[in-house]
Amino acid sequence: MSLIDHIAAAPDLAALDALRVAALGKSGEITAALKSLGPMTPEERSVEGPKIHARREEVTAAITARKNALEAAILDARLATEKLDLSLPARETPRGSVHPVSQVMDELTEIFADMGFAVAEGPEIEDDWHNFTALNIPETHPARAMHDTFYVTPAAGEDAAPMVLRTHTSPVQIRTMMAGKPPIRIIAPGRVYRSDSDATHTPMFHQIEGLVIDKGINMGHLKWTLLTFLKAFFEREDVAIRMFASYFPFTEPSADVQVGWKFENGRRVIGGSENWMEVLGAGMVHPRVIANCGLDPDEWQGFAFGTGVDRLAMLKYGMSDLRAFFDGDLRWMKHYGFSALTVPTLSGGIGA
Ligand code: 2NM
Repeated sequence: MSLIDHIAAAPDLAALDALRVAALGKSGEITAALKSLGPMTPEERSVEGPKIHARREEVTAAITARKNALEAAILDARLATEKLDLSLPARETPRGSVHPVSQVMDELTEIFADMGFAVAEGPEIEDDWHNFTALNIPETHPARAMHDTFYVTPAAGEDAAPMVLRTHTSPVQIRTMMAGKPPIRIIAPGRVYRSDSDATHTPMFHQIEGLVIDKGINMGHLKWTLLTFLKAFFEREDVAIRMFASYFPFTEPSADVQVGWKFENGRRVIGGSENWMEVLGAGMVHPRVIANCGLDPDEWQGFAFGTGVDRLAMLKYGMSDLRAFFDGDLRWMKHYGFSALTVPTLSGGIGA
């Protein structure tokens, strides 16, 4: 068998390396042939030199080819043993669960996405202008008083205006109106902060607000949007709402939105029109707010609404104390948490 045949038949990388050393190593056959060129006459060398070099090229190429083939075979064998069957069920049930606030946020996102709303986000540490001034909340408004708003004071010696922890998600709507041209259809879910704490108030809670800006928008569009959303969220067709005149600095007219509820098998459930409770605030965006964002209020109108995510979760899933939401008690999470493996979808049942 020739050297080339031996190389092509080398059973493994070690055998191949031994052949390489025997041919090309320090005392290898080809190295010796190359050394023999030294004492030759120039004429002999010009005949023998190319032959030896060609031989060396041939052997090197054969070794490389065999090495590649052996390595490919090793990789194939490894891939075969390390194959991962992604269709296998998990061997252990995941121990974590999805917090009701996260679940409800996902449900709301799904419902509003289906109605053509995009999700918008913004900073939780805001400046006074985005949180208050742009929203037509004057300096003297009670919402600005120290007891309600958390202020973030600049470091000593730093020449900066104090910032606030956003008291609502409305600054996200302001940023969205400033950033792009209408039509706008967004929801802004997220954390908000107010200095308030009892059984129904926590200093951090979750809000979702919605904003539509377009031409010819009216309160009818608002009422349809809210009713459609509440029916999808509470998964009942018999949801009824009624609207009362109210006041917010950033909307005109403004409305409080109440939803009907009743006792069903001894439990309070949403539906019907026997009793009423307030669930949302809403209204037509004040022309001054639209102008503050650089839009012409004669050209663009819109509605906005806002509600508490935590309270929606309590109403739908039957919790009574808001503070338990943020205690991090694993027994509470086990009881009220949701599977991490199911995602809310309209087709699959939004709260399934
Ligand atoms: C509410 C109630 C009514 C509201 C208004 C705006 C904006 F930025 F467009 F002016 N955002 N959110 C709004 C209106 C919020 O929450 C109870």
